[in-house]
Amino acid sequence: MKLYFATGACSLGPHIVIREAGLDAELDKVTFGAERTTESGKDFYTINPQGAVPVLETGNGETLTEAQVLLQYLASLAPAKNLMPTESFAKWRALETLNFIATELHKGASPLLRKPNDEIRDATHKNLQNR
Ligand SMILES: N[C@@H](CCC(=O)N[C@@H](CS)C(=O)NCC(=O)O)C(=O)O
Repeated sequence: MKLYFATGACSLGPHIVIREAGLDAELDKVTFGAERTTESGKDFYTINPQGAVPVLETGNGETLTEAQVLLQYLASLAPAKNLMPTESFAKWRALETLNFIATELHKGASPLLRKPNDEIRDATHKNLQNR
């Protein structure tokens, strides 16, 4: 299993779950620049055409993207650790929280990473305060 990650990015979530679950995973750091290369020397666009982390190579020939899916997949590999509720209403509450983080917080904050003008920055802050 291998996790492609970047410093200061949302790939930190799956990285934490790998550690908490006690899973054995290789890490490959992606550097964001004009080109996206991995520490192991790959063109990251050949791994994920979107150029975004996190990406998980599962070790059984499959590749997964989308941080919240990776979190659930990784948690499912270590059920004894109880990292993700799988039964009762707690499961739906956890899914609600993961979706909120992905859509409202993560993507809600994304405009701030793109050097926004004052109008966009203020609107983004206002929206995030509500969330
Ligand atoms: N929908 C994806 C988005 C992943 C994403 O936006 N990752 C950011 C880092 S937090 C990234 O790699 N951005 C680089 C880019 O989009 O060019 C997910 O939830 O995993």
